[in-house]
Amino acid sequence: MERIETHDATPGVVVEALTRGPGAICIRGLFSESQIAEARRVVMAHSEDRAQTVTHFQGQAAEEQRLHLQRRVWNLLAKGGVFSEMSEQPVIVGAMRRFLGDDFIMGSIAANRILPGGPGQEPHIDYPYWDYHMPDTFPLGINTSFALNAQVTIPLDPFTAETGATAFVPHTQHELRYPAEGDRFFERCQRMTAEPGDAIVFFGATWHCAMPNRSTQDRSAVLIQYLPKFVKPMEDLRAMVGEDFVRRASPTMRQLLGLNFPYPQNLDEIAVATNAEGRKNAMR
Ligand SMILES: O=C(O)CCC(=O)C(=O)O
Repeated sequence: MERIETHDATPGVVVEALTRGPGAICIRGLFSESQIAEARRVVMAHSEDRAQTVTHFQGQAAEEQRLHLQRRVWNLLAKGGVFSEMSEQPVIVGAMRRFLGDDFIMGSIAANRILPGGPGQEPHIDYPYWDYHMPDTFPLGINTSFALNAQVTIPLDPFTAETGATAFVPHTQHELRYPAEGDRFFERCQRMTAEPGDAIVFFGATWHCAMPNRSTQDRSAVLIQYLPKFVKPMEDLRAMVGEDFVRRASPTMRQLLGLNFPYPQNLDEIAVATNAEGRKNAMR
């Protein structure tokens, strides 16, 4: 995976890596030590002795009774201001505007903590493609010529082969397919090795998965999912953050919460008759 400095991370460079390139790129040192320390403190506090939260792609670990060695912390926006800073980071926002459209939204911001000895995941692709192992449930002709997802992984601990850095198979995003047993994922994969504070940006149609943590230290990361404006978000962020958060939200945060795209609506109940859409005089 290519690693670039922040000042080289133009929208063009990032989008090229996600589309024609391998599907992933690492931007070095995008977040400060204090941001990472604060994010890590919150993630650890919320996953120390908490009952288990829902997780994904961990069927094998569930079978082996090892689910407790990986922990998810959902709804991070409501758990600390640093997560708003991360999701609104201007270099990321610039790249996402180009990749997913100016009105892109956030579908999820969560942490994935893998404890020492913790399990890896099933190789997969991300929401909304994550159940593409049932391709007949998707529109005829769907492909990756335009993106319905982008992911940003922000390591809070060193991402090494030993700690369980995410594995991915470069260039698999070009053809939309859910990886199968016969695809030899684990023989072909590379690792998203990175330092705390780096940001790994990838197209979620690229085959990937968390890997087992074979070290003696924790491996946590913040995972942000971005989507085009018309894809239903995975976490109900708008409802989860509450009214106070929305009142104080910046214009970018309002967009990330989907507030610039006001559908679905009960059009039958709208009291004032206006022209809501169209080139001319649209009054949403
Ligand atoms: O934590 C990781 O390394 C990757 C997590 C992931 O791919 C997922 O949960 O969809």
